[in-house]
Amino acid sequence: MDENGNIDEQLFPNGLTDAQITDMYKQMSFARAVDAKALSLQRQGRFVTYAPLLGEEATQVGSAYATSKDDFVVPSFRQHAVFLVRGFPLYKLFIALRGYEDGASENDTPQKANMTPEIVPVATQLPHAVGVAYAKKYNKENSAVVTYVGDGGTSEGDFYEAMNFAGVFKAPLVLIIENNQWAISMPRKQQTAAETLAQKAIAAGIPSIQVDGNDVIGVYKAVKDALTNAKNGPTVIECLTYRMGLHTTADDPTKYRPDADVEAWKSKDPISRVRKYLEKKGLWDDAKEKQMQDEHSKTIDDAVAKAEAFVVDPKSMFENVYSYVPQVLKDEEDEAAANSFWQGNV
Ligand SMILES: Cc1ncc(C[n+]2csc(CCOP(=O)(O)OP(=O)(O)O)c2C)c(N)n1
Ligand SMILES: [Mg+2]
Repeated sequence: MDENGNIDEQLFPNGLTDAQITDMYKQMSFARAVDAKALSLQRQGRFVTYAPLLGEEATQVGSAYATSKDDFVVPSFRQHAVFLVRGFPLYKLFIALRGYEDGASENDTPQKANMTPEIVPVATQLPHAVGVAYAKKYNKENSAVVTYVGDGGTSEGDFYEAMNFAGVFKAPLVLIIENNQWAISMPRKQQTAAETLAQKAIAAGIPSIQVDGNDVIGVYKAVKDALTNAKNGPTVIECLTYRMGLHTTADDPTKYRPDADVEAWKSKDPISRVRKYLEKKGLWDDAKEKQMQDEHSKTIDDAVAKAEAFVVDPKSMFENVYSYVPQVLKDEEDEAAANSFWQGNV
């Protein structure tokens, strides 16, 4: 789908319905509304550091939409929309954004999103992802793993090691490079001398493709095709998108990139092109837009209220790391208890 909402019929994915495209439009719009809210709450001191996804909605929603329930997803740190499409409860995401690991776990949620939590050390999730993928193959499961890494992450050793393993063992892995053109202040051109990031897969013997990461249908198709082929081995997909906002709330991109660059990407917006497509087909209008935005605001406000009502047991900071708790940690817990540390909520 191009910037004006026109479809290339020859490339159109088999069986994708207008109802599904409408649904993807709603999910992208929801992700954008959640993103704006999270940024605002961080600025009010109610959330901790946040990595905005503005501009990257099509890469995240299109790819997640192509997965099935049985697939397993290993995200990086910016893929909040992937969590939402996979059915991860929004209030849990918000609890994590308050800084509590309780939000990262899905153990007490009715719906299993089949995902690992967001992970900050760049590219370390990739060897995990290929391990899960290999386990699926070993156990003869009929599903695959989808994982994400940024353009900057493709310079890490973990990226090459994961691809090598996946290639040798033909692991059912779809590795998505979310190329948003920046790794904090490092532009894509200075990140690597490779002409494309997709071509890095060639050396590992893995088929790869570059796709317009702002075209939700293109991303959906590339990932769907890769998942269909996953029983034969891995695929690397480079999604070309753009980080419209901050790296994180600790960053000020006006210090290192010209506003004109950001302006130039506005016409490539991933959401407005789908709206144009739906409007041309008579499937969308201003009234539907307003109704959807109102529903999204209410859903988000309810999730914020639930997340902010969550009371944290400070003792939990000693849990879930070791199966056998070392003495030094026990001593620290005793010391904290002796100092009445538990009495105030943190
Ligand atoms: C191993 C490691 N090195 C450095 C950092 C600091 N850091 C956090 S995000 C980031 C840049 C990541 O860029 P990219 O992979 O393009 O992902 P994006 O932030 O654009 O989504 C860096 C260097 C880190 N978290 N982990
Ligand atoms: Mg990047």
